[in-house]
Amino acid sequence: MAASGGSMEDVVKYFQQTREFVDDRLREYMGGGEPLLDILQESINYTLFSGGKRIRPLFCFLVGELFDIPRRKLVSLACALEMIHTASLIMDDLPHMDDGQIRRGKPANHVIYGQDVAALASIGLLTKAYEIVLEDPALSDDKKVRVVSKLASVVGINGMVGGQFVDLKYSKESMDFSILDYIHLHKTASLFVASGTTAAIVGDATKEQTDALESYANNVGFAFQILDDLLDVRGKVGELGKSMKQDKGNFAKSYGVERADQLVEEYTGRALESIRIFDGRNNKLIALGLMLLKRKS
Ligand code: GRG
Repeated sequence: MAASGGSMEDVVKYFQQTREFVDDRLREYMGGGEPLLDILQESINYTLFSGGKRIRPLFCFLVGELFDIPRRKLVSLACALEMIHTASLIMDDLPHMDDGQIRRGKPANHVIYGQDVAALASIGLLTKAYEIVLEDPALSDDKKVRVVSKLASVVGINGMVGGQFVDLKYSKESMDFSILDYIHLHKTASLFVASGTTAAIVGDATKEQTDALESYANNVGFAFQILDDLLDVRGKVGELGKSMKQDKGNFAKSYGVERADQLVEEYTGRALESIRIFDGRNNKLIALGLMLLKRKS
């Protein structure tokens, strides 16, 4: 892809630099704690710095570019999104949840630190996410309230928590498509949507612009999850870097691998179509959508 603002190589380099920037800021937020809490902090850092792709902060910053938001105004939000995501991974892997033993090619958090510490690491990170946004002097009180309220609703009962509940209680190998959609809309797509729409709040986006970003994120989120399921069906643990679930609802199993492949393309196409209103400024968002389409883990 050659788009305005640089070659694909430039965009990939920009993504890598943004990831490093996010890592550095996360380290600052996580630094200097009470020595009694060293093991808890180590457990948090173990998962927070274990090679995540930082897609949600990246999306947040790309939306920031659309509205010329200075980076300093999005740092706390971008890091909060990654903290929420990491908290959800730690919790998801717990034995009474999805019982994942491997995450990003390494033993899951609770395998190393125990279920008690892992549960606290997850709740601690989730709470820290709200705290850093609320304490950010770069954001007005009005923006903080709107951003944190959006984040809380995306995480809560009608968000990721609800998606996880339905997944745990109603997911089985063959299931209703509407239940499968509910799970993935709430477990996966919703945090993508929040990554774009909260940045849009900071950027004073219009309703039309916010709707376009929401549609992009929803479609990317679905493409992302279907691809995740395809990788689960096709992959080996070593390549995938996480435990594979054979007995759960899975788009690739429900629709068949060929149709699932088509759906990934279709959802990605719809995502890219949604952001045409930003033509001339959307090359990195296009690149992000295409990059996710090609991912192997
Ligand atoms: C927010 C603590 C908290 C709980 C909410 C446990 C739970 C309830 C929800 C689980 C949500 C979940 C784990 C969804 C899976 C989303 C997904 C496809 C994750 C993989 O994302 P990547 O590929 O991961 O961005 P990396 O490893 O790159 O960070």
